[in-house]
Amino acid sequence: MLKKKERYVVAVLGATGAVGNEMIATLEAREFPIAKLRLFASERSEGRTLEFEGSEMPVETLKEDSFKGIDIALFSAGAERSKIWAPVAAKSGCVVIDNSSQWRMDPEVPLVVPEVNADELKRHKGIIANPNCSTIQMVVVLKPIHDAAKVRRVVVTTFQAVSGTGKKAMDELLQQTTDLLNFREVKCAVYPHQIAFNCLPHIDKFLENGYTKEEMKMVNETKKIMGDYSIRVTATTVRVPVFRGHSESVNIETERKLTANAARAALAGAPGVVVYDAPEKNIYPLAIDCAGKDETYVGRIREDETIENGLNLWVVSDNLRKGAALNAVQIAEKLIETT
Ligand code: 25A
Ligand code: L14
Repeated sequence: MLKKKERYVVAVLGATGAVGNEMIATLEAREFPIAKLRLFASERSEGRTLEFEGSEMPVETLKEDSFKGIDIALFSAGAERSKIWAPVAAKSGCVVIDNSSQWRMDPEVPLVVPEVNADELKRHKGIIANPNCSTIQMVVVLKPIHDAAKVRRVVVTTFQAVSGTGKKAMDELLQQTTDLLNFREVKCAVYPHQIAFNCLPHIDKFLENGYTKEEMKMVNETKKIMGDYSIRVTATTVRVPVFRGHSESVNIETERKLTANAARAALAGAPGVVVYDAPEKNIYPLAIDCAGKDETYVGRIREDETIENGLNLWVVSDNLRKGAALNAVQIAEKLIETT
């Protein structure tokens, strides 16, 4: 278990990936009290260095005893690696904050968004799960509405950036766009169809019930984070040709009536949320504006006129920040604050 220290030895696993890079930048920007930073990736990256606080840090490969002396490890190297290495790390006394989907629904593992359920951190046994990016930005906004009027049902459609899939997907969008503009043939490797100038109603793999795994993550993780299994959630997750920033159309049915103005007031006072909603001036959240920002932006706040107690919202956040790296670092901050 974590001991109180002045400064901590911190590791980033998957350091060369899109999320790993953002984790390093976030630790530096937020001045996390680091005694030493250790960076890990696969053999492919051995010999590479990455910059942290002005010095070049070597990228190492993992070995059985790699976690010795490490206090906190941020994992973002995919579910397979987390499955193998998180228990190894936890056993050697290191606290793992895991970005993959591997441990999220394990009842022993807290699934944490600090603005929503920081209390859950108390019961960790060495592994803490960081939720799915689309879910994080949605629950940050659902929480104040739930507190004010009790959320009963959510219908969400997402418009997700390619950076969630990693660097190779960002390269594919760029390559396809330039190829198309130069009348060249398009190649698809990361996604099953062309993503440039297109929308794919397909994120992560298809499950037996016809939904994608990404859609079911939103359903199941929302209930666990909100601590209320009576909330019904249904999702359609869509990949769009955007590099950074997920957008979501969220329809919410509540138990008690919440007017659009009351919802706006509840959201305006919520941690991590910015109300950005002045349609008469063409002001609403946009992925290109939210990229590189920490907050979750909400606009287009309207009452759903087809039901008694309903709201429609447009929610945007940077999927690599609040959706991944920032939330993980905020968990680490809470952890050392309460240790
Ligand atoms: O399984 P999941 O949970 O569904 O996650 C799948 C993927 O989603 C991303 C992440 O991709 C992950 O691999 N991801 C994870 N959590 C996320 C979240 N919360 C998330 N995305 C959004 N939100 P990624 O590309 O961002 O990061 C991959 C990182 O993992 C490192 N890695 C891989 N195997 C490892 C390992 N680290 C330690 N031990 C291992 N055994 C990986 O390092 C990367 O940092 P790397 O050295 O393999 O990659 C270095 C560069 O090479 C490129 N690359 C990747 N795969 C290939 C490749 N090049 C050629 N061939 C390949 N097959 C990468 O682009 C990277 O820049
Ligand atoms: O965190 O956008 O479960 O392709 C894995 C797939 C994050 C998004 C997760 C994508 C996701 C990712």
